[in-house]
Amino acid sequence: MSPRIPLNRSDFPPGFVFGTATSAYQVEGSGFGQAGSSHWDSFAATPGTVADGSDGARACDHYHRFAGDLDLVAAAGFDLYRFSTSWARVMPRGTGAPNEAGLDFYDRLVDAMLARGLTPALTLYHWELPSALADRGGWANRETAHAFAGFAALMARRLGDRVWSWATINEPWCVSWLSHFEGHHAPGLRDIRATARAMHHVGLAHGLAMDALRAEGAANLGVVLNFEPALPGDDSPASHAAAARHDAIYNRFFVQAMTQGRYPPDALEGLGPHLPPGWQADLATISRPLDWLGVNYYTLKRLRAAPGPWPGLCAAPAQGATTDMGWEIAPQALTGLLTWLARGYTGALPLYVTENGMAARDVMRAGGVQDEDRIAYLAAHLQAARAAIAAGVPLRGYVIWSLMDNFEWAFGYDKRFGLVHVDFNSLQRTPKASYHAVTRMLKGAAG
Ligand code: IFM
Repeated sequence: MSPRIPLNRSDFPPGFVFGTATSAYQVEGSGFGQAGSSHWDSFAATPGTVADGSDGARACDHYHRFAGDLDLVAAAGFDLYRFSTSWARVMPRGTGAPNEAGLDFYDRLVDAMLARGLTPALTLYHWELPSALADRGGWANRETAHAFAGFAALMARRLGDRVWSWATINEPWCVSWLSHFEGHHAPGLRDIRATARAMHHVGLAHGLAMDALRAEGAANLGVVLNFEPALPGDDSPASHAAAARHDAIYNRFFVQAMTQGRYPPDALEGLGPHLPPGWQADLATISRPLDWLGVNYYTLKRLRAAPGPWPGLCAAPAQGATTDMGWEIAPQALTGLLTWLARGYTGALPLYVTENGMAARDVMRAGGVQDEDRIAYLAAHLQAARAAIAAGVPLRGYVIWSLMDNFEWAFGYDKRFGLVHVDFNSLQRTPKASYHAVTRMLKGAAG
């Protein structure tokens, strides 16, 4: 008998929702359904960008297999399915005429969720920027923010009658810093000026999309931010200062702009000179009122100072157990993060953990995967979420990343985050022990 998660629904407040998540490029198969090309297609087609040389053209073929995948979500007892809509699929050129096949796909997908009693939680942008917009500078170009609002309006007109919650953008830090400063994701740039502009324009796109969604009558609007609590790698003043700079860039930049209409001064030290002229005037749009905030949490980061230009920092070694991504396992930091957010930024605003989970070196044996490490990880983080609730945080739900193994961006198909194993040759789905443990938790007797 595999290990259990020693919790059930009665350990959480009434109405607390449980879900699992995927994103379009990671599961659908961008090669299907006349989708337009995106900067992830061209990034992945560039040698040396994706560890195993793979791309998302077929991915999990969720495009054709979504019914079976949603059966798995429903059979586990989840309330909610968090998914994203590919901008390139529905608007192949980023603006202008939509691809009807793409819109039909999302119609069918949402209807299939509702038919199974699943609540659709939609994220508009989870990283596949249409190539036509990338050609014009992508997120470094202000026009992209306005084009995004057009995409948001289109989706609200089409799905607004059935979608429960709307997130504008998934993980703005990844869209901007990871992709334009570290060069790790599409478009693979390493340029502080492009980074600063992308950070600002992603926030602006969020605010403009909030307006567009509201104008179309869509309700329950939010954004999904990722956080990585920053600790000094040692006790030196230089490491403390490096951790504070990382905290400003990663943890405070977007949440402060979106909830308080200002950027942290210690982030502006390095980014300010590169922001577009008149950026201050956009902060009123960037800080449009949210109905909820999504929190993606996986790990914390230890930092130390590094020579060279701002921000002059690098990662210090993890302490203790890590996941297959090399990420330190630190459930207690989730409690601290949620209380820090509620006390400093979001107050009574409902919070959701919109992603949490781990990559593990899963091995298929005798037709199953005994991923006990993932079960322990989920149990510990669910306990950490409970501790935050007990401390007064208005946490309303918890979503596991991911339903199934999928295209893990620059790591290709080698890093497995799923509750469900995917054989990337046959595309066969096999629920892992963690899927069964979560099912027992969600369907278990109260008390
Ligand atoms: O797979 C990603 C997802 O697309 C965004 N959040 C983090 C996950 C794990 O790296």
